[in-house]
Amino acid sequence: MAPITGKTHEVKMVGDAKGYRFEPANITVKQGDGIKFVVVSGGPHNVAFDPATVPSDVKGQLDANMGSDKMGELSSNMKMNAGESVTVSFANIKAGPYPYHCVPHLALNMKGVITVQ
Ligand SMILES: [Cu+2]
Repeated sequence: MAPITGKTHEVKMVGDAKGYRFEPANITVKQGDGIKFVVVSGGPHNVAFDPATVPSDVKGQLDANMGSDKMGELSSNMKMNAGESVTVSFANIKAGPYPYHCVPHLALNMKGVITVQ
């Protein structure tokens, strides 16, 4: 895992009467930054990247940067309770768009795009 060397951004994971979503869903970070995804409501949520959309030369590093708290490649464990979180480092991740989603709520359109600059 390449540790976060820059800023840690926060993205909320929300499920309520308005639907299931990441807030903000689309976010731009710098290489070396991190994102802390925090459960607000409506869990379980998780953070997952589709291996088919991640460049092959990024996959290993991004998977490592999600730490060991995972249920599969590029897919974090489920987080149920408010305040629980998943942190992903974008150190050593090349610039580009990285679409991501919540596995339990993908069909409900809980997804977004992280752009690494
Ligand atoms: Cu979710």
